[in-house]
Amino acid sequence: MLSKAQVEQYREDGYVVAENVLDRSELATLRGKLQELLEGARGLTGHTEIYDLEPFHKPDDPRVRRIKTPHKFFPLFREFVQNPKLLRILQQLLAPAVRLHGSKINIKAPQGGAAVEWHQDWAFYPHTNDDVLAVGVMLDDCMMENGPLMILPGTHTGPVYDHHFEGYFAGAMDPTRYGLDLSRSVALTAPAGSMSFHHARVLHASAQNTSNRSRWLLLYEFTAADAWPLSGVSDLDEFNGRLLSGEPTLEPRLEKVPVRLPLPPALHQGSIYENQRAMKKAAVREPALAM
Ligand SMILES: O=C(O)CCC(=O)C(=O)O
Repeated sequence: MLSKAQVEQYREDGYVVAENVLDRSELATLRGKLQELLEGARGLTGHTEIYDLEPFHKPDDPRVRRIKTPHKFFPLFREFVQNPKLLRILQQLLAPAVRLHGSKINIKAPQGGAAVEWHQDWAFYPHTNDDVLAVGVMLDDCMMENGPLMILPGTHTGPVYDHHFEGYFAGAMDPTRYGLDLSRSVALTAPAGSMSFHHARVLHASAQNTSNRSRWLLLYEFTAADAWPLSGVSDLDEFNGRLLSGEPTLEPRLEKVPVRLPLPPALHQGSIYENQRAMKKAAVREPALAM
């Protein structure tokens, strides 16, 4: 469970880190499965529905940037969301009734794993209310040099920024356009087995991995069960099948939240890395300041 002060920090700053949530064996199981998946990229000549590859990937020298929606393909990553320690924290931050929205594993290989530009997850998947967050399960130690998640605290109560470029959704915003003070950003550094929780509206990014160690981050997105995606629900059984606790409802909770739809869709589809290729100017070059 999070302490009262940690819950307050999440409400105030839009993020919180819970250190050492997983025990050694839980961590080893997740890492072992990921290692196996990374080896499965050998021989691939392009992105698949599971693998997003670095531009310099080669079939005989595989470089994976992301495993897409692992909960859909691998039972271990679907079962993990029932972890009672995780569920208790989600209920503290969201609501008694919680739904899984999505998942991904972002992999930063040593010496050059990709940067992610500043963005709000909310720009990708606005809902009827903003009891929506992402969890970063740290499968490696996340330190300044291996490209930790960086957050601009308090931005979860501000506007939804323009994530379009030349008329198309691009999955990134330009912080200089809004005069945002990035020196206030905070790096979410913690040992492997820790988890970060960030609000869907908080601005965040991460720099390249300049170290000799990998940075594996398993990300899940969760919502309160009464937060419905504004993109609609095409399969009600599948939607309700992602409820982790509580009862299904046909009555979304509508809150006055700022929304900007991710339309027309990104020119480069497939992952945030692909979407952000449309941005000509990179804002994330250097690791931000430590907490
Ligand atoms: O992997 C990271 O450091 C950033 C992840 C992120 O913000 C995303 O995938 O939306």
